[in-house]
Order: sequence, then C-alpha cells, then structure tokens
Amino acid sequence: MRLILLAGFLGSGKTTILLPMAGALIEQSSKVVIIENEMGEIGIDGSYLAREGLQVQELFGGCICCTLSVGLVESIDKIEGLYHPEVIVVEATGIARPGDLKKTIFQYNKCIEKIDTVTVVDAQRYEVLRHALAPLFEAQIDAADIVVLNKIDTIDGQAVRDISTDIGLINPDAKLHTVSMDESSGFEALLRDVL
Ligand SMILES: Nc1nc2c(ncn2[C@@H]2O[C@H](COP(=O)(O)OP(=O)(O)O)[C@@H](O)[C@H]2O)c(=O)[nH]1
Ligand SMILES: [Mg+2]
Repeated sequence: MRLILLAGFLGSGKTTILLPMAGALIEQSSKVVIIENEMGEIGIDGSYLAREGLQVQELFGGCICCTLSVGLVESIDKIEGLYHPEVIVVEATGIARPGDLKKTIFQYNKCIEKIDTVTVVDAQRYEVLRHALAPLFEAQIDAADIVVLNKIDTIDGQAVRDISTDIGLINPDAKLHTVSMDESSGFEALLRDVL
C-alpha cells in the first residue's frame, strides 16, 4: 500500500490540493482513503467525498506527529483491514514533522511499502514563516520528496525564482512544483508527478 503524506503549515493550501488530487487518484481506479488531521477541514464535505467513493477518516485532538502518532499507526492498520485501499492520503497538521511521521509509519505499519511526502509551502507568507519558524519550516522542506510552492499568484516572477532558489538550498533533492491553485496553474504537472 502506498501513502501520500501532505505536510505544510496551516493555510498553505493542503486541503485545496488534496481534494482534486484524491479525485484524480480515484479516477485511476485506486481505492483511496483520506486521513484528515486538521479539524473541520474535510468534515464539512465528508458526505460529498463518500459519494465520490472516498473514505475519510478523521483523527482529531492532537497532532499526529506527537500525541496522535499511535492513533495514526492504529488507523492505518484498521483502514488496511477494512478497505484494503491502494492509496492512503494523510493531511497532517501544520506543525507536523513529516520526517518523524515517516519513520514511525515505516516502523509500525508493515503494510505501507512506499511513502511520498509532499510539502506545501505558502508563497504569500514565505518570508514571514521562513524566519519566524525556521527549524520546523526547514524540517518540512527537508523531508519532502516533492515541494509545492503554492499561491504563486500572490507574488511576482522574481520572488518565485528567489524562493525556488532558497527551497533548493534547503532540499536540493526534492522536486519543486510552482503552483497556483487559484489560477489552476502547475497543478496538472504536480498531479502527473504524484500519480
Ligand atoms: N491566492 C491563493 N489562495 C489559495 C491558493 N490555494 C489555496 N488558497 C487559499 O488558502 C486558504 C487555505 O487553504 P487550505 O487548503 O485550507 O490550507 P491548509 O490549511 O493547508 O489545508 C484558503 O482560503 C484557500 O482558498 C492559491 O493558489 N492562491
Ligand atoms: Mg487543511
């Protein structure tokens, strides 16, 4: 079973990306389960998702990287037993360290063969967050297989280039996608990479 881990600060665009991504995964005839760790995000349209064939499991009351990591491990096992999905997509809370989560899952969930970490970065708040929350910010980018620089509609071309360079310095191995979900630019390329 494959797991896609969506990381990134609150408000960076994880849910906005998750919904069409899960839709595309379903079209590919994968059975998909979403594990949502951010309160009130998917709950609203859970019934819509259920109609689309998506199962949503919500894990609230803490961050999966600390207090809920046992919950996550158990949920993954339970989901495997109940639905045998091909893909599980986890939307982590904004403060999660995806590198730690990945280690925990590989250690305890033997059914997970592959984890792709997608870290969503908010272009609009890049400078502020990068400096105010540097260690967590860098940890999230450092653990990513794919970095999505989202909301590029809010900054100019030079800023996109500068931020891209900076992200490349933090993690030279990750694949970088510059995306605007608002203007639907860059999302198709991201999807091709993730699928
Ligand atoms: N300007 C702009 N806003 C976006 C974009 N993508 C998402 N947003 C907005 O950013 C806010 C947070 O998005 P959300 O997906 O809930 O972020 P999450 O907390 O990471 O799940 C919402 O109001 C979205 O409409 C984008 O590409 N450009
Ligand atoms: Mg969200």
